[in-house]
Parts: sequence; C-alpha cells; structure tokens
Amino acid sequence: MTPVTAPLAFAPEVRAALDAGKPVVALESTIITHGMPFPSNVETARRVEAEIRAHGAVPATIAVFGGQIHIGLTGEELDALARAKDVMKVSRADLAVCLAKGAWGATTVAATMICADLAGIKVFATGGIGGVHRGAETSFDISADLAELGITPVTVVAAGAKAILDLPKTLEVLETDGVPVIAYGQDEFPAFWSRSSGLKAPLRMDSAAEIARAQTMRRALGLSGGQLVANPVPVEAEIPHEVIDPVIEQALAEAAAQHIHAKEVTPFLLARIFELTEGRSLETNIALVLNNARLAAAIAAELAA
Ligand code: PSU
Repeated sequence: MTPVTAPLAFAPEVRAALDAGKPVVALESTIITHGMPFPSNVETARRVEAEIRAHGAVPATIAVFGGQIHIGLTGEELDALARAKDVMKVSRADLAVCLAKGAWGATTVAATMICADLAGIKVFATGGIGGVHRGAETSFDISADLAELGITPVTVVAAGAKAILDLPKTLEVLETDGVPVIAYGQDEFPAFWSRSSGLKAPLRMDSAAEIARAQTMRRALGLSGGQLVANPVPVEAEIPHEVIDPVIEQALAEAAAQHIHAKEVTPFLLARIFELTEGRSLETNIALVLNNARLAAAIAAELAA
C-alpha cells in the first residue's frame, strides 16, 4: 500500500532536539557523494557535523536509503554513503522514485530542503547552490535548487554560487521566484571560492538574529519559500579571481568538448577544477562549508530562542 505520510527515519539525537525545541541544522549529502573525492568527503562531513555541535546545534545529515528519508546519519551510515558507488543524485524530481525503488540517494540542495521541511528543520548549511548554467539560453540547464528556494520555507546558508554558473542570470531567476538573496556581512554577492563576484547582492544582513527574524517574518506574512544566505568564504581560504577564473574557463571548455550534460555537469566541473588547482579548490570548499555550518548553527540558535 502507498504510505500516506512521508517515510522519515530520525536519528534519536535529532528527534530529541526537535522535540525539545533545540537548534538543529540540516546538511545535504550530494556534496559527500558527488561534490568531493573520498576520503575528503567523509572527513569533511564529520568535521562539519562537529562544527555544528561545537556551536550549540545538532547536525542532521540527510540521505535516502532502504525506502526511507534519513534525518541524521550514524557514523557507519555516513561512511557507507561516502564509499558507495552508483548513489543516485536526488533532486525534487527524483526523491519519490528513489524511495519507491529502495535505492541509495544523496540529496541535493532542493531535495534536502524538502526533507528538512518535512522534518521540521528550518536551517540548512551547504557549500554552494546550483544555479543557471552558462549557455542556459539554449540548453535550458537551470538547477532545481532555485525553484525550490521559492517554494520551501528553509533558510539555506551557502557561499554564494560558483562562477562555473552564470551568476547574473542566477540572481535574476532567484528574484523572479521571490527568493531573498542575502549577502552576509558584505554588499557583494560572493562567488564560492572567491569573496567577490563583481555583482552587488540584492540584500545584506549582518547578524544571525536578523536573518532568523526575517525567516519568521516571511511565515507571518504567509510568503512561501525560503531564504538564500550568501556567506563569503573566509579571507584566508579564498582563491582570488585571477587564479580561479582561467581554471573555470578551461574546465567549462572541456565539459563542452566532451558533451557533458544535465546532472553530470556540476560533478564533472568540480572534479576537473580540483585536479587543475592541485587540490586547492577542495581546501577552499572545506573551509567555506565549515564557515557556513557556524553561521547556520547561529541562525538555528536564534530561531530556537
Ligand atoms: N555546488 C557545490 N557542491 C555540490 C553541489 C553544488 O559546490 O556538491 C551539488 C549540490 O547538492 C547542489 C547540486 O544542490 O550540486 C546542484 O546540482 P544541479 O546543478 O544538477 O541541480
């Protein structure tokens, strides 16, 4: 028989925190399976969880297996996911199919937002969101993450969007979808590995308390959708534009030459940029995810207060 409620399996620690109204931060799993190489992926996932705990919140890494949406993973489950091959990259379109098949699925930003909302978690930390790909005017390649931000009431803390994307078009789509794009502590929209993108962010906030208030206010106003908090990478971990831009151009040219399409594009580019920067892009990625985890924990604490 078809279940009438979402098949959520909570880690006991997460369930207890939610029941007690304590701060909880959701984490995605595509970053583990498709965003970073093993074993950096599982090491980073553990460090991110520890960082959230150190800042007074409970981490809930979200993934799909055994026909259930797991809200919080054990150390063994995290390790198995990080090593697994052929894990589905699960976005809004794939979630129900992955559950129905009982397959392993790693949730993207879009799917993690859906699952976090079902679980009653309001804040989610990640590295970067998907966006409008360059050439989208002919390829139509626009990440489902953008539409999700316009529908599902979760605050997503990311380091902006990568310059592998078309950033002006990404901001345009977010505006159309009614998504507040809030740069944290600066005027400029950050570009993942770099603090600057050359684009002014539509909105700016300087404290976790303000961000939490804005989220609560959206609810009070009956506005659907979440917020995108664009938190710049720490200065000491940044890769400046002059260094990363030619690398991005090369990776994009290779993706085009090899006819890489759809869901394969982001993982391909990330892996190539990792190789071309001899691992420096990964170090930056780790630093910015930890930074986002700290801010998300602070926002979750404000929402719980
Ligand atoms: N950006 C990153 N690392 C990632 C991703 C994006 O820096 O791992 C993942 C996220 O899970 C994001 C997804 O939701 O890629 C977007 O994929 P697509 O463009 O196919 O929607």
